[in-house]
Amino acid sequence: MKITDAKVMVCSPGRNFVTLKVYTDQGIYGLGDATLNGRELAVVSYLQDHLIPCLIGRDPFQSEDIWQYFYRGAYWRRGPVTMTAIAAIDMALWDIKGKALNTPVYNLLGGKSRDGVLVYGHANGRDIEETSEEVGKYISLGYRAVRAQTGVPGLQSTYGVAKDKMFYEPAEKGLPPENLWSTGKYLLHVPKLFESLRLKFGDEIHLLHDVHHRLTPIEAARLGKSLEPYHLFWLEDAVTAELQEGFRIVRQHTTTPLALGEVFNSIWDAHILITEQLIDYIRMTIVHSGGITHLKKVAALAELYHVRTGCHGATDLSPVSMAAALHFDIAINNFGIQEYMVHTRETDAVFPHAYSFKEGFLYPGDVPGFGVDYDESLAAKFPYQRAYLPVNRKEDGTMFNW
Ligand code: KDG
Ligand code: MG
Repeated sequence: MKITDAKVMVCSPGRNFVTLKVYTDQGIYGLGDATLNGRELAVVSYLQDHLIPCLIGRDPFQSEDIWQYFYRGAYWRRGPVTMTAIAAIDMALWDIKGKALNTPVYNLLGGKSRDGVLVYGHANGRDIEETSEEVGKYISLGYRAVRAQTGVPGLQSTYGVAKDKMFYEPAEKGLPPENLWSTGKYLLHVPKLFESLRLKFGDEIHLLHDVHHRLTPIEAARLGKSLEPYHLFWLEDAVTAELQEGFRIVRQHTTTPLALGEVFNSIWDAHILITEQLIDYIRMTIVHSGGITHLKKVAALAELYHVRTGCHGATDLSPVSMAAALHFDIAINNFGIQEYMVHTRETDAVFPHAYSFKEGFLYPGDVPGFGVDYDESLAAKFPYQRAYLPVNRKEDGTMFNW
């Protein structure tokens, strides 16, 4: 089998998505997600101008060699743009292989290790009461795990608190919006949220929380310690992890499980975190971390160190990414949990897919490949619109992490 062509398509059914379609001489095509929120067109150019010309004529079954060709062959390795572009190609190749062999991709990854994939949804509100109502809604929809975020008194906007609850979308058209941040106010408020949620919903429901990279290690240690009585499933992205060693400080002070890595793009962002057992869940995902070929190696290393997976699954990851993640999640042994934010109706219409939700679990479906398609004529009705994630400043105006 030979790759004959590949094209990159950009659409915006409510938000921007970049999709790669790889064609073969046997009439089979594969899809890959290449969406990098707020930097979409950089990946489009990387694929169109630099990778696709080297892809034509290759055998799509040689996904390992093609991955190495684009990774080692670039000289300039790693980085989110490079690794997202490589991931899109890698996904498309696994999709082609599944279709050509007439089997779901999970069968090429070792087969099913479980029946369904445990997922968590996103509850958020302007205050504790509203967040608590939202958690209740997720529980009544059948979710067994819920991430809870709440507005902080004295701050106008807080990460994770959405205008449209079910379809949380932080990227906005126009120039980046500016948010305001106070670590002191946040640290005082969050334990009250989880105290109230445990009182109302009991001990069984899994609760998660995302700090979104806003604390120093010792502040994260304080938060983790103060949340221990509420036994979170995980505390996510407590500190930016450019300095992986910083997590030694967090780890020695708290037993709250730690999750990290949605912005990582290669194993070299996480090797110390994993091999020193400084985290419990690795959040790297297919689309931003070099595809299935790289992520299965990350998961294999993590398995040796008692680290489980918890793939990123926000709305800026297209249904192609979600499907790829589900095939991966269901196959590996050290799966932990999968993030699941529902896409809008328009997005689901552009990307018809075989995966489905039932009673707190997602099921990838039994269709050959990933079981996702792309409706090109519908997608053409939603042209690209430049959009940015917010930026964040401290109360005195200092630029901070969003
Ligand atoms: O593009 C950025 C979003 O995917 C991110 O802000 C969402 O932190 C996030 C999460 O945990 O889903
Ligand atoms: Mg996050």
